[in-house]
Amino acid sequence: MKFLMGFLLTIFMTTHLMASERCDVQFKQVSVCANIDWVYGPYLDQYNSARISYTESDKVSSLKIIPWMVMRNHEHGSRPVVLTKTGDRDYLIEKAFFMGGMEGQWFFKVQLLDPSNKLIEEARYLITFKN
Ligand SMILES: [Cu+2]
Repeated sequence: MKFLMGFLLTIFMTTHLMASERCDVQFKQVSVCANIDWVYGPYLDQYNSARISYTESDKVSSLKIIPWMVMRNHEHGSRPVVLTKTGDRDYLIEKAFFMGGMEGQWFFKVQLLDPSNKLIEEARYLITFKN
């Protein structure tokens, strides 16, 4: 019985630790984490949507999302997304479009901005498609 309790406690603590350590997009200079949850997709050649939230930092006042493709010899963007603020540090990303038929990888460039919309730090989030 004691063994079982210990075992369950270990499992519980491990999963709790893993949950609190989630950091989909890491910003090292300002020690901010952003997490992304897909609402629809991600699929190629469709409009996708997701929610993004970031951890508190007194330097950061908003963020910007840019779909970005890295190919062998160049990098390029896509259509702009529609970004709606849904909470203090939460946004809804809509109309994220990733063109298919190319050799390369799609990312979200996630930019943290200060109160005057100046770039503080940028990090990339690799898009792993469902199709
Ligand atoms: Cu491309």
